[in-house]
Amino acid sequence: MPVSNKVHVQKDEVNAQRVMDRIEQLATFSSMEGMVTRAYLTDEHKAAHHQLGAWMEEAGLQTWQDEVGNQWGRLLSSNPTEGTVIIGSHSDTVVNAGKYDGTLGVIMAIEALSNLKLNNIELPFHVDVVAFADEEGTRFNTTLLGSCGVAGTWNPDWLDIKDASGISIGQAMKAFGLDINAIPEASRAGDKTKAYLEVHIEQGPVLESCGLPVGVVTGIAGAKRFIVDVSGMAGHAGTVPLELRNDALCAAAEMITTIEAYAKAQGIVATVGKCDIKGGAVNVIPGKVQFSIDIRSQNQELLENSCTQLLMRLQSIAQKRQVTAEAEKIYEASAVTCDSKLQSLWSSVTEDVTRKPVHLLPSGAGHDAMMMATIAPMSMLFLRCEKGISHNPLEDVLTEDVAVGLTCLEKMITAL
Ligand code: HGY
Ligand code: MN
Ligand code: MN
Repeated sequence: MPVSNKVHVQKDEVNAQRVMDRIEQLATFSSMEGMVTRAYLTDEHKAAHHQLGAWMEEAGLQTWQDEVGNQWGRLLSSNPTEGTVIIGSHSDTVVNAGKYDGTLGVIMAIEALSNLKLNNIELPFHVDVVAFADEEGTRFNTTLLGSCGVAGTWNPDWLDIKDASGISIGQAMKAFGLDINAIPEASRAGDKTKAYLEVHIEQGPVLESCGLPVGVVTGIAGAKRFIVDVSGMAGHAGTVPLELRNDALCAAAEMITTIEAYAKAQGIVATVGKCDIKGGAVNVIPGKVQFSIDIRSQNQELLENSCTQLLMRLQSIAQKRQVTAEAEKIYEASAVTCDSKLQSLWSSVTEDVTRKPVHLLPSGAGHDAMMMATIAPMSMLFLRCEKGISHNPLEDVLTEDVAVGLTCLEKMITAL
């Protein structure tokens, strides 16, 4: 499909530098000194969205916050016969995060729309940019709450989920100034959304190994998250012989290495990212341990079977060690395929801009795009990132890659 050259693409290097400067500015909105940590419904969330809203207004966009706390900007069309295109990513972060995961896609979208506005590009659809407020689930161990609000898949039971200090999502929303009864109004499920585009760092080493600045995403891995509570018997570290113990931590340790070995054998990924000893002390045999499991695969059937198998193996370890293990599923999102027409359009755009053959690749990381795929044709463009490092303050991108990404995004919007 010929790629439109309607857009006179401004010198995107200048714009890319402004994106990088704004990334630095947004990174200062953090709850932790000296690192980037920005969670849902916090002061940092509010401050960051206030700043994003100001940049959206500077770009000439109409702005608003929706009923679950996402920040929106709209490039108005005078004749939106083809509905709306939504471009987004998330503004929240993991703990001690890099600066680019999520925020890069939001700030690049604002920059691209600013360019289109500056060049008086008239489109047959509105273009909305959205900063999703909770993709990582850092505060409430959930994920995709912002995009679930937009996709109309918000579950009212989530309002009772509590953070580490016992504050529920419902209480936090009220404190943030949101009306929990209005949450359904955030949904765009019934609207005419022509396409959802997301630009995101790859968070892996593939594009760097190919020497490419950008790549087109084919699909996003399915994921499930569990919290496992292991209960044994607390006891005196000096008096209970090992063969008489019901040590919850040793049981959890055997479970965790079993998870690792099983995932390796199945060619999937599984991670235990959190592990807490409840009431732990140097001279006490651990009685209660809680750990998390994050398990993913591009192959949904393999993911389902692996979860079933693993939960059975945890139970047999618990039985053998005479402890109990209760696994609660706290999140799941099925593997999704990116819209094929949008993939081929991104491919022709990137080949046109880079003068190199397109590289198609799957995403092992989850994204808001998984949820947006339920209400619109979805696609993603990946940007190369330094050594594939992410969820780590060492996360980094090249300004020239941001320039390439901006040019691709502007061309993609006008080619839709
Ligand atoms: O966990 C993920 O894949 C994403 O970074 N939330
Ligand atoms: Mn992330
Ligand atoms: Mn992300």
